[in-house]
Amino acid sequence: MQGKFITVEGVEGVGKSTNMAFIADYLRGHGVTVVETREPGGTATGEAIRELLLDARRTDICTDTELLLMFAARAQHLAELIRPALERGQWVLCDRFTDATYAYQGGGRGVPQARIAQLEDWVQGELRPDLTILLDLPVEEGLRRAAGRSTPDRFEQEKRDFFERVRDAYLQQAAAAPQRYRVIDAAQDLEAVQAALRQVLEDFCDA
Ligand code: Z5A
Repeated sequence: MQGKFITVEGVEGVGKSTNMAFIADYLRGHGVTVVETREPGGTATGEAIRELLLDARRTDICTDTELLLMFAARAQHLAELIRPALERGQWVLCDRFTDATYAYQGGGRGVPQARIAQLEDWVQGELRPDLTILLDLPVEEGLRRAAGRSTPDRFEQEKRDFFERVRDAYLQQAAAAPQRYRVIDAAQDLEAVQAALRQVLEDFCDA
């Protein structure tokens, strides 16, 4: 039996963390065993790599190192958690995955898509998410919602135009893969966002 792989994406402050529990609860309510996880992270090794990647003092990390660390964490995540769970027939719900690499390292940092695609093929083989939910929000509003948090991490220190490129990249990816992506307007109030999420999940579970 093969489980399903669902990923949740979006720029800073769109409400991914807020809605992960809602999605997991919906699926559990429909009899699905769900493993919730995140990237970068999800394993002890991946979380150690995450700490390095988010450390605002690490201004020395160059773009290729950042890219390779994302995929190093992902390789561990796939080997230790994602593939075994899917093989057991469990569903994996992941807060960010490789679409974030295309958006942040590709759109944000300017890494060519072809280089990311090479690493994607190498690390993942044929594994891709079955469903990707993109919570979309104007960057300004996302940054406003995320303001007020504690000290900004290495990514949160980026300027607004970086996040604009990230958002554009996400929207382009969604347009290029409409069968896998569902885009939700995250500027709506939480009740409306969750009503839209419920509809997406209902359609996915019924398919
Ligand atoms: N990264 C990368 O570069 N490449 C990769 O391949 C991967 C990741 C996998 C860490 O990710 C960083 O890693 C990330 C990209 C990079 N950097 N950035 N930026 P993360 O997912 O851990 O970090 P994050 O983007 O900062 O996510 P977050 O902390 O989980 O925040 P969020 O999910 O965007 O938002 P939230 O905490 O759920 O909500 C923000 C606030 O808005 C909060 O007060 C909520 O109560 C409020 N909220 C939520 N929804 C609403 C609605 N609908 N209305 C009003 N207010 C709302």
